[in-house]
Amino acid sequence: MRFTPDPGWLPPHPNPSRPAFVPPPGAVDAHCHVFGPGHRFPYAPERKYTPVDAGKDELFALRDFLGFERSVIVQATCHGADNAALLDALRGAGGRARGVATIRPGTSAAELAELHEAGVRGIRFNFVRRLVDPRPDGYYRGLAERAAELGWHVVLYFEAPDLAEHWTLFTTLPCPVVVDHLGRPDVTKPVDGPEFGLFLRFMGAHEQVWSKVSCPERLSVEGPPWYRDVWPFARAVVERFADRVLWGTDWPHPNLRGHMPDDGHLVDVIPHIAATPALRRKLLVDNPTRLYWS
Ligand code: 0GY
Repeated sequence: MRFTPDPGWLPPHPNPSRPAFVPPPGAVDAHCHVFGPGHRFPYAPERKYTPVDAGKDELFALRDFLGFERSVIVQATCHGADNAALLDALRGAGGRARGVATIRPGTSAAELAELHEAGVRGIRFNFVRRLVDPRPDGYYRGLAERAAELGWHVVLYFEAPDLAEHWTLFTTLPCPVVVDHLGRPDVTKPVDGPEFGLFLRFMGAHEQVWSKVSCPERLSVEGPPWYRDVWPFARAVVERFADRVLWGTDWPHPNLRGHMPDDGHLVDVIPHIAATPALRRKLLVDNPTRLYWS
């Protein structure tokens, strides 16, 4: 089956620059995706977008070019709960990738065992309304119980105003919780204001909550190449919760409008949000290793 990408869909940067920052040995890109290719791994009928194909070979080439050793591949909503492309990428990575899957209440124990065997260590719940249709809390709780039984965690993708609404659910899940992209703060608001304050309280009061300090390109109003308006938000989280942060490229950057980031520049942002070698080692090596490879 052939798929036509959405009009205006931006493909990943064709020739990113080589970053000046050299990631430490064992570094992990803890948030990236694979899209198809659609003729082998069809996009889900319920998807809200159709991307340009971006498969595992391109992902692994970028990983090597940027100086990373390992990847955490996160199931994107365009593949729904069909984790076949993810499984194929994990099996093709020679132990150098772990995965975060999407499951449904009907997912069997045998399917979960197969996911685990391939390297899946978490499931993702998406609360971003342009990406998925909402579900009741009980739906998520049931799936989180199953993740907890396997020793997995839950990845949450939500936007800043959603945190207060879902506070009870998010703070009572029976396993570690990893938040995508700093909980998507509005970076035009103050970093020490009430909205980001709620996010810092969420992490501060709940030791099972982790955050990805990813996606400056998605959060920034200032824009490329350095997305400086996002740095204070990322730094605040890296410095307060050094043992519970992860970093990722978000390649191939779904649903960006206007510009496609240079992935080399994204890597060069890292020293600005994690100011010391010790913080960078935790962010890029120790934390993802503990969560995904132990
Ligand atoms: C991201 C961000 C987005 C998309 C998805 O699963 C997805 O479709 O995560 C987005 O559109 O903001 O993390 O890749």
